[in-house]
Amino acid sequence: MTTNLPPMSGGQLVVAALQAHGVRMAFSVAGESYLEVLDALFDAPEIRLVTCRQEGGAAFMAEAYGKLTGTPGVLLVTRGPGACNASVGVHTAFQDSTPMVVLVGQVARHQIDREAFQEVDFRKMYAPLAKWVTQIDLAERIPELLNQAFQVASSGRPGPVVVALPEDMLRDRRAAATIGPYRAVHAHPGAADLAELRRIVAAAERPIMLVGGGGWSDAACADIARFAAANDLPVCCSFRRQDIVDNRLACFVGDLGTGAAPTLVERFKAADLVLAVGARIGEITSQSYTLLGVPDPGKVLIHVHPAAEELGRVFRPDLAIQSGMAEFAAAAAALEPIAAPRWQAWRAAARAEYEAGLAPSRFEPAPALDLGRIMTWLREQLPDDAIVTSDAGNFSGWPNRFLQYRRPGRQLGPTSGAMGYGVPAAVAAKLVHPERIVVGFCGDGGFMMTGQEMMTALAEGVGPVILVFNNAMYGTIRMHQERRFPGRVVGTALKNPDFAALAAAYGAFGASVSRTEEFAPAFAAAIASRRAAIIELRIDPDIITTRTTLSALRRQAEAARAS
Ligand SMILES: Cc1ncc(C[n+]2csc(CCOP(=O)(O)OP(=O)(O)O)c2C)c(N)n1
Ligand SMILES: [Mg+2]
Repeated sequence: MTTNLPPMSGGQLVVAALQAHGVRMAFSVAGESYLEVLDALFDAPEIRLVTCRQEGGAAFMAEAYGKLTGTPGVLLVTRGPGACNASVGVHTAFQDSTPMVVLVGQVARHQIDREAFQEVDFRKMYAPLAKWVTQIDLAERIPELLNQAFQVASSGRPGPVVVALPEDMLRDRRAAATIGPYRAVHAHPGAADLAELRRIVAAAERPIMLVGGGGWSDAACADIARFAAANDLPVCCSFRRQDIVDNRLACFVGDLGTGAAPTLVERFKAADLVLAVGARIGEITSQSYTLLGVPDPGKVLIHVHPAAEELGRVFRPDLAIQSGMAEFAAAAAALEPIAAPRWQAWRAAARAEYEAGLAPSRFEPAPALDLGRIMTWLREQLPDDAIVTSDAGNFSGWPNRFLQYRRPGRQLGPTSGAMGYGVPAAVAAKLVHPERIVVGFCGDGGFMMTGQEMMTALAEGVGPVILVFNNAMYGTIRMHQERRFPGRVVGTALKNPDFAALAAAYGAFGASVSRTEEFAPAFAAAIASRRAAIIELRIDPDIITTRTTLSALRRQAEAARAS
């Protein structure tokens, strides 16, 4: 019913739609292409508009918001340059199955296809990066298309939706009824599927469950842990999804990330049944498609995923169940447990291997800054609801291997492997949960990609603690160099600023530690400062993973060449 409604500008209709869909926070870098939306936000103080310093940082914040809350993160950016900067966060939301709605200013409708100032065809540009891309050419269709945008972003396999807003359309005044809130739609597992699942699991000798993907509520996590415990199933998780099942539970046996424990990899290969729930079983998790045969997995595979398109992709499952995570987990928890499962020793051995892996490896000579001991200290100190964010790089092996995750605490990391994620994600997490401790893990490389968003944290008055693992290099790539081209170091050495002084320049707490015993007091002081904080860890650059050194890799590669 549009009769008797007062006409509103397109900008006002956009903001009315955000209100109708319950949006409480949005991340932006301003642009003249969407002034009408900004102006309408002036009259909507209940939507917290976070002004960021670069669209890549803003997009990572919106992605982290979506990952953390399970509701679409909202991003506002301007035409070509803004959209190009934002693309890294949109790609991350796509690969990470994170709900996100991106509003992009666009050139005026009558200028389209002239290559007007900053013009980009967003349908083409974002085609492989977003779940859906649209452009709103008629202001009266704003309620309809934004409802669809929120609906698509959050339903099935969640993902980013990009909505282009021509600037003259935003100025048009139209009467249109707002509509909302959106209702995310998720499939439920059928009774026959569940009975079949139970029958297959009961017939297994060495089952393993793999949890991953997006869309896990705290309740779904609790339900899936109950199902695992009731059936004594060992549970591993996919890359950077370590917070789905409480790592302290006897069923948890480790993560299949970039630094997966060799014992877990072997055990997974030895399993006769894989019950994959939510995980796509992507390249990293499948250890470059070596854990299962392609397309015949070579063992029984039950695959549960929210998107029909992912089932039967790469691997052909014996049983495929399309379901949302909460819907599947609740149904699985309600299944009658399998009586006296015969894999108790198998599960206990997997758990023992995981626990043994929590003991840090020894390095000779012992480093002055012992990251194993520091991670152990953090594991014991961090409260249950702490949020850990991670950038991409080899340093992330330390928190991945040695911290223990659980709900309501969270692990927010880019399964896309996008550098620059750690700081913006920590800022967003602290904005959502100002009362919780948020620790961001970054390398010196990744920190310098989006570290300017520390200023956003200061401006918004929130205090994440950022740990910068400084090895003065793009260490991950240097590791690959030493393996393939030993001794030929090129393009991977870095010169860095004085990170503690940089923190001070931002008005943040800053400290630099080079000895193990300096870490705990620095961390306590960072928390006590109640400000955004940067702690630089001057790490031994030779220690390139939690298990090995650059010199060892170089020696091995040279020996392999000589033989
Ligand atoms: C945006 C982006 N650019 C480049 C890469 C390729 N890459 C992966 S890890 C890495 C180096 C990371 O360096 P740093 O943050 O210092 O962490 P380190 O590996 O040294 O621990 C690079 C360049 C990437 N993943 N993402
Ligand atoms: Mg580095």
